[in-house]
Amino acid sequence: IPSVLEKLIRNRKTNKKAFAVLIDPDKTDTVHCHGLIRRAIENRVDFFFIGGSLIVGGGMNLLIRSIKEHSSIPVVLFPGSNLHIDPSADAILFLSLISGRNPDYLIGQHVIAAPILKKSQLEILSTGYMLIDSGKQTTVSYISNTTPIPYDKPDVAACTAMAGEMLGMKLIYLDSGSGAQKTASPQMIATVRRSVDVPIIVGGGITSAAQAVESLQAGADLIVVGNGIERNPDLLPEIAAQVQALNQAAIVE
Ligand code: 1GP
Repeated sequence: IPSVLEKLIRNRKTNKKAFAVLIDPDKTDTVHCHGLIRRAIENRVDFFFIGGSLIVGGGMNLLIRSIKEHSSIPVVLFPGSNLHIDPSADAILFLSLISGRNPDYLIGQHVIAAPILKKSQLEILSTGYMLIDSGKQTTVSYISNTTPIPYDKPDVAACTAMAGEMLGMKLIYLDSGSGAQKTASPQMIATVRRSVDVPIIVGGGITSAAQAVESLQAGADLIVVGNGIERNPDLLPEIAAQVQALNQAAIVE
C-alpha cells in the first residue's frame, strides 16, 4: 500500500483527483459512523480525515478503531492541537499555520508533538496550512488567534504557498474553515496551482458535487468534505461519482 504522500504525488503526476471525508469525533456517534464507513468503502473514498478545532468528547480513539476494524481506507489525523494525536491512525497532517503569524501554531505545538510522533508509526505529512477568509470568523481562526488570507487575494495565497514549499512542506492545504459560507475561489486555487508543484488540498464549505468539481478543476488534488456530508449523506456518493468521472476522463486524455 503506498503511503498517503506517495499516493498524492503519484496522482498529481497522472492528473488524478482524490476525495477525503472529514469526520469530527464530537459530531459522530458509532451507529451513524458505521453507515458512513460502508458508504465510503462502496464509493471508493480515498481517505478519512479525523479532526476538529475542539475535540471535547474523547471519542476519537473509538472512532479510529471503528474505522480500522471495518475498512482499509487510510485514516489521517487533522489535529487542532497536539492533544489530538492518536497513534492508531495511519498518518497525521503536521500542520504549520503559514497564513498566520502566531508562532505557537507555526512551530510551538510541533515542538511538543515531535517526540510523541517520533515514537509512533504515524506517517508525518508536513503541510503548509492556510486559512482563507470566508466572510465570517471560523472556530480555527478564533482559536489560533490568526487572521485568514483575504478571499480575493490569490497572490497572497500563492506567495504563502510558495514560501511553504520552499521551506520544505510537502502539501499545501487551503482551508476556509469547517462550515464556511464559501470555499476558496477557483481563481485562488488556480493561482496557487501555478505557483507550487506539491499536491494541494482544498476544504471548508463544500456542500455540492458541483462545488467539488469546480475546486478540483481549478487545481485542487484532494478535496475534503465534512459538514456537507453530515447534513446530507447523499453528497458522499454524488461527489465520489464526479471524482471518478474526472479520473476516467484523465485516463482517456
Ligand atoms: C474544515 O476543510 C474542512 O477544516 C472541511 O470543512 O466541514 O465545511 O466540509 P467542511
